[in-house]
Amino acid sequence: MNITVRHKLAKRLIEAGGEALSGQQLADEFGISRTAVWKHIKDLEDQGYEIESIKKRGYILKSIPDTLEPTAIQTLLKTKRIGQVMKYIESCPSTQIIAHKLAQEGTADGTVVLTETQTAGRGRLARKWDSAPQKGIWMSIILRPDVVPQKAPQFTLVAAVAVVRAIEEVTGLKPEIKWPNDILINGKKCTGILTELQSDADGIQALIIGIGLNANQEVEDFSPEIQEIASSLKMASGKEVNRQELVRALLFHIEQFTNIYIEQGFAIIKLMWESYSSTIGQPIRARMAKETLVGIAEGITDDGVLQLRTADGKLHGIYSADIEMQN
Ligand code: BTX
Repeated sequence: MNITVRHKLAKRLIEAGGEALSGQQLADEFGISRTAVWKHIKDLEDQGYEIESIKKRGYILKSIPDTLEPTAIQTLLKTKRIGQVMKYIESCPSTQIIAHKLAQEGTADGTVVLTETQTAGRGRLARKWDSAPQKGIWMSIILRPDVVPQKAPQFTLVAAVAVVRAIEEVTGLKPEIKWPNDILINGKKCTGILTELQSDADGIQALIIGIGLNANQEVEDFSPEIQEIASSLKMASGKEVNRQELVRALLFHIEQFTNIYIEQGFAIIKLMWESYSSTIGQPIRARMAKETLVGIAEGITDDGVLQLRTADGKLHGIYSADIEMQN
């Protein structure tokens, strides 16, 4: 089956806004037979689209499935690169594992891996990532930027800014970024970002940006140990979020901000990151493996290193720490 015709058909049905489209009209538009139209309609139904077929009038779209399956996402997607290739799996251990494998096999820049649930979702430093079925966005994006491996951490910051913009746009909520890369709403974590790298002597082969975004969980959907610290967009806004719309907005903004970063450098991204940050300008306590420092978070360097000024006036570069706000 030709996937592009199916996408076009889905888009056409969505745009018809509940009006019937006849099989003949669709066949003429797409240059295929009426039987082929009917087969595509059956495929869409198999994917969970509810389509009424009325004799002599045609097909009416009644509802689209609440899944992250590519037809539903790509139909109204506004990107040029990111998400043009998509891999969807109903359940998997981790989208990062699949993305690494696809990257090694040479998949295109901008390939996206999406799933409904992860059985071994991972955070940074081998931490676990809670990925409740059909409640969130569990996604990995493969990028192949022409930059030196030292610049990889900046992509995490680019992604964080893009996630904040997407959440603002779709929900009206005002998330904040907590250094290094937690996205918080009302002080609770609603998104985590994990950037991994495949590189060799020639430079970056692939960057795998993993995004875990809590969309429609209720508190009991989180495992007990994170119920106090985690939140979802639905918990914060009181409204169910359309996950498909959110994925489209995420991919759109990630494409926009990676373009800005590659064409204009890091300065604009850094300013935006700092403006969204709940850490910068604040008194904080930074717990590191060997010491704890208290001071004012002044900003980040171009490598994403946190600049902390202690009471004795010294400026410290913090590479890895747990941050607590002091007020
Ligand atoms: P992180 O190390 O900053 O955060 C992990 C910590 O966050 C955990 O130790 C736990 O305390 C808390 N946590 C776990 N799950 C959740 C959750 N759903 N909501 C809020 N807090 C939670 C952040 O790591 C990076 C996470 C990336 C996840 C994506 S999902 C798609 C891709 N595949 C994959 O396996 N990981 C990435």
